[in-house]
Amino acid sequence: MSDILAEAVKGAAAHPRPEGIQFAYGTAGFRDKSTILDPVLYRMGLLAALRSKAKKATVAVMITASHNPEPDNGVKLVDPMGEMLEESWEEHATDLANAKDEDIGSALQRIIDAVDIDISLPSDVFVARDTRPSGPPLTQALLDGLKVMGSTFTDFGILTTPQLHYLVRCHNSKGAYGEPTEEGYYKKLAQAFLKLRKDAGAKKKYEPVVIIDGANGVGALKTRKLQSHLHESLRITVCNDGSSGKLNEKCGADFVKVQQKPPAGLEIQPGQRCVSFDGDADRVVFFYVNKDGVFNLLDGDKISTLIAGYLGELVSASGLQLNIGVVQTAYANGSSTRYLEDVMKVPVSCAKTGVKHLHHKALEFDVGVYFEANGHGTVLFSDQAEQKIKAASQDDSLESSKREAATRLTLMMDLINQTVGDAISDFLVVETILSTRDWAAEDWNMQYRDLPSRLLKIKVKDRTAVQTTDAERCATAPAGLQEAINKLVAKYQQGRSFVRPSGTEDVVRVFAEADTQANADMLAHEVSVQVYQLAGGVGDQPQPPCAP
Ligand code: NG1
Ligand code: ZN
Repeated sequence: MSDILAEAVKGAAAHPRPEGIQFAYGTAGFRDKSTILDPVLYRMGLLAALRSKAKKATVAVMITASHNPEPDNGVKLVDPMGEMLEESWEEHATDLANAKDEDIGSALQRIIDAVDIDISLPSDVFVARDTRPSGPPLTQALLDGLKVMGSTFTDFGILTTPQLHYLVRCHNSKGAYGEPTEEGYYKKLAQAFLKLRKDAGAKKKYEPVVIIDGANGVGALKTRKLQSHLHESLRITVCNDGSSGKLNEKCGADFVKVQQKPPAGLEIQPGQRCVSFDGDADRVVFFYVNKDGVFNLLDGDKISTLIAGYLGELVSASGLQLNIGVVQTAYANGSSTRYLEDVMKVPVSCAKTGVKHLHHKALEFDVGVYFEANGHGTVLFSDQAEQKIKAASQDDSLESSKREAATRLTLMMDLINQTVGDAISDFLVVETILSTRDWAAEDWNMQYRDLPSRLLKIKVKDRTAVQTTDAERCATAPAGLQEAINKLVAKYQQGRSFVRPSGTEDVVRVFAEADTQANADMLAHEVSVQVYQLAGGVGDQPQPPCAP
C-alpha cells in the first residue's frame, strides 16, 4: 500500500466509523444527524482529493443539509465546472463512507484502480459550509482527510451552496465565468442586474420593494452583503436572518411550499411581494397574501414559466435561431405544463426528481430552463447559444432592436448562475422580469391558475418495494399498484397522481392533484391507502382528510 493510503488508514483512528450504520450518497449527497457524520466527512476529504486528481482540476465540497432541520447536516461534492458530482462516483462515495476504518486503504485502492488515477498528481479542493453549528467540527474532519492526502485546499467558511459552485467554476475556467471570489460573485450579479434596470421607465404596478425570508440561514447573511452592491435599485428587508429563530424552523422555502402558508417572522401587507430561501440558498419561492387574506404561492413552476416566457421573447426579438425548452419533474403543477405547451408553445420535458436529472435534460436545448416545483432551478445556455448571442450583441450590421435584445440576453446570462439553482440569482432574475413587464406579484400569478394539489408521505417497511418508470409517473412495482392508481384517478376531474420512493427520506411520497382542494386531498389519501396496503405500510393505516 502506498504511503498516502497508509496515512489515510492511520488518520481514520481520529474519525472512527460507528458500527451498524449504512450511509448512502443520494441525490443530495450524504445527509443525516450531524452527530454521526464525522467519519463520513473525513472520508469525503479523502475522496475529494482523489476526484481532484482524477479530473486534474480543483473540485469543491459543500457541508450543508439544505432545508433539513438544524441538527442535521450533510456533504456533497462539486465537480470542476460547478456541476454535481458525476453519477458514477456516487457509488465510490458510498463504498468509502461505509468502509471499516482499517479497510479505508483498500477502499481507496479500488477507486484508484477503477478510475485509473495517478495518485502522485496534485489535488486541490474548495470547501464551504452553511450556518449550522455542526459545520466547523465537520469541516475539520473534512480537512483532516484532505491533509492526509497531501491535498491543498481553500476553506471559504460560510457560503451559500451556489456561491461555492460559482467559485469552483470561475477558478477552473481561469476567470472566464467571473472573478473567483465572493465579492466577484456579488459584483457579477449586481452589475448585470443594474444594467438590466438602467433604462426601466416609470412603473405603475411593479414596486422595487421586497421582503426576504432567509430561513434563518446563510441566504440572509449573503443577501445583506449583496444589498450594498445593488445601491437603491431594490429595497430589500431581510427577515428570519438567524439573529433569533432557528434554521428552517417554521420558515424557509420548503416550509412555505409544503405548508402553503407564510413563514413565521414576517409582517406582510396585502399584495406585498415576499421571497423565501431555503437553508443553503439554492431554492427560492415567492408568495403574497391578497387583500382578502388569501395566501398565494409562486413556486418553481411559476418561476420557470416567467423566465421561459421572457427569454423566449428576447430570443425572437434578437432574430436568433435558438430553441428554448423547459424541464420539469412529475411534481410540476399540471396547469403549468399545459400553459407552457398549449399557450406558450414551449416544449416541456419531464425528468426524474433530483436536480442532476433536470440539469442533464436541460442541456438538450439551446436555452434550457429547468426548475423543480419546490423552487430549485436555473437556466442553461449551450456554448453555441452563448457564442451566437454574444456575437449578435456586438454585430453593428444588425438592426438596433435585434442587437439590444441580444445585449439583454448577454446580461441575463451573467445574472443567471448556470452552475446550479441559486436563490439569490433566481430572485434577481425574477425581479428583473417583473420590473420589465411592470407586473405586481398578482399579475404574474394570473398567467395560469394552479390546480389544487397534495403531497403526502407514507412509511413502509422497505421503500424500494416501490419502483417507477416514465420519469416516475408510472409505478412498475408492487404489482397492482399502478392499476389501482389509474382507477382512483379516473374518478376525479383533472385528476393526476403518482407515487415514488423518496431519495432523501425513508418514505414513499404520494402526489395528487384534482379540480378542487378537497378532491386533491381525497385522491392523495386514497392512493396512500393503496401504497400502505400493497407496498408494506407500517404503523396505522392513513386516515382520510378531515372535512374542511
Ligand atoms: P425526495 O426526498 O427524493 O423527494 C427532495 C425533493 C426533491 C429534491 C431533493 C433534494 C420534493 C418532492 N422532493 O427529494 O425535489 O429537492 O429533496 O434536496 O420536493
Ligand atoms: Zn437547498
